[in-house]
Amino acid sequence: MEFRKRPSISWDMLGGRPFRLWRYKELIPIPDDVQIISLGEGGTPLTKLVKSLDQLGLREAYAKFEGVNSTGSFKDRGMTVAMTMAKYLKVPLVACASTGNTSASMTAYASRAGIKPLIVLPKGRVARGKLSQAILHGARIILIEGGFDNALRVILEVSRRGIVYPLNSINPWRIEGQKTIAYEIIDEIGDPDWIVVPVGNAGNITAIWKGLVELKRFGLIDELPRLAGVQTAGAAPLVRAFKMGLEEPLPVENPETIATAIGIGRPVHGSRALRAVRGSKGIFLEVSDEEILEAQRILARYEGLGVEPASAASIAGLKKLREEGIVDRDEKVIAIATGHALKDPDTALLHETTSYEAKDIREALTLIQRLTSA
Ligand code: AN7
Repeated sequence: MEFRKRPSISWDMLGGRPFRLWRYKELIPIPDDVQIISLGEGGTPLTKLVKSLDQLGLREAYAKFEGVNSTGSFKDRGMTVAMTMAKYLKVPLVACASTGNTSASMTAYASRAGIKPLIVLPKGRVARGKLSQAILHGARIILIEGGFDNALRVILEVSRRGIVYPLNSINPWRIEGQKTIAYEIIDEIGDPDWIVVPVGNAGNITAIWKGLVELKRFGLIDELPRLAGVQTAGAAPLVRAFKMGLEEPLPVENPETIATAIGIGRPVHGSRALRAVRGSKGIFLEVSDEEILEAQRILARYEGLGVEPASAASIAGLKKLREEGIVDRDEKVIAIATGHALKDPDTALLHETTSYEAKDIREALTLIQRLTSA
């Protein structure tokens, strides 16, 4: 297949318009006769950073803004492929454990497919935007104590017993859809020097590496970019393993971070991710909650990009990689902005602002006059 040419598949499945991600259908190993379950995912903007470059110490950097996928996160890429296969396999019930985004995505796609969704969430640790999506799309929800890792154990057990079809990233179709981020980046700007990815369960970074390796094998790129996986100080099982030269993640009990999306102590794809990052001559690093909030503010106020805390981790990581001299000023860098700011309104509201109250029009006008006459 020629990479830039659209494959000849029928576009009549989403109101007659082409699917963005599904332009790569020939590179996704699913049967030809599937009915594609899509909400128009992929084809997200690769936004060139402009006003924040000085603060980041770079000349050329981009944010791949996955927040504009249909449910507001990168999870829709894997979900469209996995739900397409769930429908093809005629499963009656799909399920996942989630820090929020996977469940928001799965419930929407389940509705589209007409399959019943069941989700297990860590109680008190899912951002409100994500929880509201699952409620809106109509899921049976189990809130469990003990964090995401406990929720996933439940899903693995009910899957093993054949009660549900799992749509966590242990499902290989999720990875097949997810890898298309790499295709889009290479398609759009050729090969970058670095791709910086926030890491929780490590499905995304593993999938991106798979996509890159495939492109190299097809002869579509010469050099493989280096991968930087970013975790938070309170949930860094892969950073710890990477530093110690281990091949398995070093589990973290009770992970705590403002970036609840990546508050994961036992990443399922941990060993694959360690191999991927080492294979790319890359690095795992951690950032603090404060650094995440600062990066979120930089993206929002200098670039107009509203991202959730886990996504800001990639920019915080990038800033640190530059400060430590690991990334060079002249290197071309992509940061994956995995989810939209609206996912976590409570964290957005923590940012400093200036607001006043007026009880009527007159008072508002007087106030504005006073504020603007200085
Ligand atoms: C915004 O939704 O794990 O390393 O259950 O929501 O592939 O896990 C979310 C993860 C990064 C980390 N950014 O991706 C879930 C879930 C955002 C996320 C990640 C997540 P992985």
